[in-house]
Amino acid sequence: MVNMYEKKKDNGDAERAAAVAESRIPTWLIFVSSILLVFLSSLLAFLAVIAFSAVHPIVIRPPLTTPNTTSPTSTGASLCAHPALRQEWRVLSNAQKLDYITAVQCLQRLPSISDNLRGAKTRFDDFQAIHVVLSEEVHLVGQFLPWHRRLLNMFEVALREECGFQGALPYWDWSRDVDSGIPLVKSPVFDAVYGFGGNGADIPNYAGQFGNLSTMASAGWVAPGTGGGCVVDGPFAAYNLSVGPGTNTTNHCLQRAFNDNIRGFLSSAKIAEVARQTTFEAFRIELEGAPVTATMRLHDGGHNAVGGEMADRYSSPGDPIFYLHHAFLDKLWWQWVGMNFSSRIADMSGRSTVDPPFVNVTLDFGLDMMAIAPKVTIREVMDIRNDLLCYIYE
Ligand SMILES: *[C@@H]1O[C@H](CO)[C@@H](O)[C@H](O)[C@H]1NC(C)=O
Ligand SMILES: *[C@@H]1O[C@H](CO)[C@@H](O)[C@H](O)[C@H]1NC(C)=O
Ligand SMILES: *[C@@H]1O[C@H](CO)[C@@H](O)[C@H](O)[C@H]1NC(C)=O
Ligand SMILES: *[C@@H]1O[C@H](CO)[C@@H](O)[C@H](O)[C@H]1NC(C)=O
Ligand SMILES: *[C@@H]1O[C@H](CO)[C@@H](O)[C@H](O)[C@H]1NC(C)=O
Ligand SMILES: *[C@@H]1O[C@H](CO)[C@@H](O)[C@H](O)[C@H]1NC(C)=O
Ligand SMILES: [Cu+2]
Repeated sequence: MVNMYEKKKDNGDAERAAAVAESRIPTWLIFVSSILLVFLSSLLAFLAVIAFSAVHPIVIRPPLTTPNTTSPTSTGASLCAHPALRQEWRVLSNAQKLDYITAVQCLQRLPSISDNLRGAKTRFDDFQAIHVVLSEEVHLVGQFLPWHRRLLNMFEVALREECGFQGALPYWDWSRDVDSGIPLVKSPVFDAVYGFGGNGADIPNYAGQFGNLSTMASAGWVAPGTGGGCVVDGPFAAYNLSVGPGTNTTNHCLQRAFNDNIRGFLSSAKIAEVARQTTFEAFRIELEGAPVTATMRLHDGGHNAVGGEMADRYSSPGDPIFYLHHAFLDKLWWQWVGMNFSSRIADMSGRSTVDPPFVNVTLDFGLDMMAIAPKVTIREVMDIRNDLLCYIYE
């Protein structure tokens, strides 16, 4: 990986060297060579642009495939002209993978705008912090999927507007790893160079972020995985978190504890079971998982399979893989809507809070993003192709 600070330092040295050289050369020569230099560097820049576009062809957006059964007004907004194409991590080119990782690392350098919410120091921490604060309000309830859709949307916008990222948020389809029989550690998303780094360092008898999972075996839980310590390789091994673990604000490393015993919950057959549900409420519960369901499902299965910070219901966005996991869940919801678009584009339900008194969540329910973004209604995030969200999935 290229270290941006080292690059800046090299430029500084070059400038200083040029300044020293300048003082011994006649002015007319500097003038003539400056003009020549400007000409040559423009030519070089032009050639670089040509070469870049040859190597990175502009992605042609496929036509929208959602059935033509609804008018855009059904969600109260028009469709955007150029939706971003969210793709699976392993279909990205190495250059695209590095672009994404570099942009996330950029957010990890930019200062927090949330007034140090929950210990947040950087823009990356901001998103983790609102998840900590609102965790009780956005899980195991009707707004679970819409709220996380909005969180990912704001993360994607920040990558673009604050870090110059030109791509779209990628997703991680773990069923591809599970179906092909490879262990988690071999998944392309955990590559040390073109991925998010691998497992945490091995802590003997690691019992999991929330105690010993195997003690819940009667409910279908499984034995803890391996690792449990700090991630030792990849682009995020050096970034210590300020938010978490849990609701604490302790300077700590990113931890993982890969658990291959959980892979059975993440197969394409399990996805098909969830997709069979006919109401949004049933779909959301079957996708989200325990403790409403007796055993793990896609959402908690993905979190617990990675383990460590990802297994922490409050501070899980501290692991950058969180965004790829949730983008895949978001894709599954959008695909489910597409299976009966005209009715499901407006299908919203579920309790608004875990404990009574609660109301039923409707399209008018507001999604709180605290300091990060203005409140929008669930209605405004139902169609991912609208002006507010403006993306599609491959
Ligand atoms: C899709 O909708 C448009 C506008 O309502 C209509 O003109 C067009 O014929 C429809 N296409 C199909 C394939 O139904
Ligand atoms: C977890 O629980 C199981 C079953 O009760 C037990 O055999 C095992 O030693 C426990 N592991 C740890 C690390 O506590
Ligand atoms: C977080 O802090 C609470 C007390 O405020 C403590 O009980 C808990 O063990 C801490 N959790 C972690 C993971 O450090
Ligand atoms: C990062 O956190 C770990 C504990 O998780 C600690 O041992 C290490 O010293 C911290 N590194 C920095 C640079 O603060
Ligand atoms: C689509 O949903 C409507 C309303 O729930 C239902 O009447 C219809 O049978 C569904 N169509 C399909 C193909 O499932
Ligand atoms: C929420 O919806 C359920 C099922 O449709 C219904 O039984 C319940 O009375 C509703 N609760 C409120 C507070 O409206
Ligand atoms: Cu969450």
